[in-house]
Amino acid sequence: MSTATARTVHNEQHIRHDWTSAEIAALFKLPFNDLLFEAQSLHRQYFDPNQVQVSTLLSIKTGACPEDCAYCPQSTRYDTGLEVEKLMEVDKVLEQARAAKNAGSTRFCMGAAWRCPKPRDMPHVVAMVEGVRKMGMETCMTLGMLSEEQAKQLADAGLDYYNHNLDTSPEFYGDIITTRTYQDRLDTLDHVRSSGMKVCSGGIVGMGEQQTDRAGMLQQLANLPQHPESVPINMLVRVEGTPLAGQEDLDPIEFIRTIAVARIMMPASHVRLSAGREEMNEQMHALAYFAGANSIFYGEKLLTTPNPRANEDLALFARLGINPEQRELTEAPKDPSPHFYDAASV
Ligand code: SAM
Ligand code: DTB
Ligand code: SF4
Repeated sequence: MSTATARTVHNEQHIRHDWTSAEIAALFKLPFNDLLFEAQSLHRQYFDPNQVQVSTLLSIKTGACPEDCAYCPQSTRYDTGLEVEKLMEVDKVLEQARAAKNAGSTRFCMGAAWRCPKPRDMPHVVAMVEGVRKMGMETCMTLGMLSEEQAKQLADAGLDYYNHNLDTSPEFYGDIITTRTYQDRLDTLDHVRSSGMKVCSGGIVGMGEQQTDRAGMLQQLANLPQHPESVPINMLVRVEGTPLAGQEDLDPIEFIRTIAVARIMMPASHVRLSAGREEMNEQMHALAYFAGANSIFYGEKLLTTPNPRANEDLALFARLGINPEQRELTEAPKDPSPHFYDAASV
């Protein structure tokens, strides 16, 4: 049966903004097979289950960040041996974007280790957005907190997505970050949304939080006035020198449950299997895709830490019959991205 015929009309009742803690706790407590069945059933109503969106990530400014996020190798407060790099030149960024496009990526995400962009940084990041867009790729940035004015400037430049994570529940947040508040993060999301850009917001699991915190984070995201279009679920990458370096493993089954609950609560959003994939085997990737993950970062590096090699991802896609999602273009690109391969023919 083709996926097109298997898909049904969207049911607006699935898109809710009034999730209670008890409802979310009940989802987490479902027998695993029931949870996955429910997540996969909803997933197929909103997406082609055999398509995964792929984005490439580039660190445009690395390290020396004044914030104290306990998981982050880029904070100046922790000695992680990271080489600090100032803001990249626009041409260098565009060179990397072109390479990502030639490798088949449809979205280019640029990240900076900033608390927030300074006024003098704005013309540079605006030029990056304009340049990447001209190539016919979608653009995404994550630069820290944004004022209303900065969000507008980026939206005017044509930035498609802005990534700003809530990271965890409001209750656990203070154990992880003290230099900005949860409300600061919600304010930035509000500025991004009001500017007309698409919102990418999620968090990290495996930081020693409780299941109620994973549930609380998803509750915050789903109960926003509009669901983020993209929800990255990062598994903590434990980096030597950060306070969370010695954190215990999160049960992989619990990780898959978190993906499935995110899929059920935000059925029309892309759920991104984000950081931490280097430590996940093929079976875990396959289960995550089944649970509703339909987006990944593609390429050997995330911002500063390793990611599975592109050819490993493609080989698994081929074995699973997954195709990389093509960008839904509103206008034909002058130089269309190459298709990686057609899974149906492998
Ligand atoms: N400085 C900006 C900010 O924090 O908003 C943008 C870059 S920051 C590195 C983007 C996100 O990466 C963080 O919010 C966090 O969710 C994620 N991240 C950073 N270090 C991580 C790690 N070690 N493991 C998993 N996710 C991580
Ligand atoms: C997100 O949620 N995950 C990405 C992206 N947004 C910017 C970052 C992951 C960073 C992992 C640690 C590193 O490579 O420095
Ligand atoms: Fe800085 Fe972002 Fe890392 Fe926090 S997550 S220390 S704000 S780069």
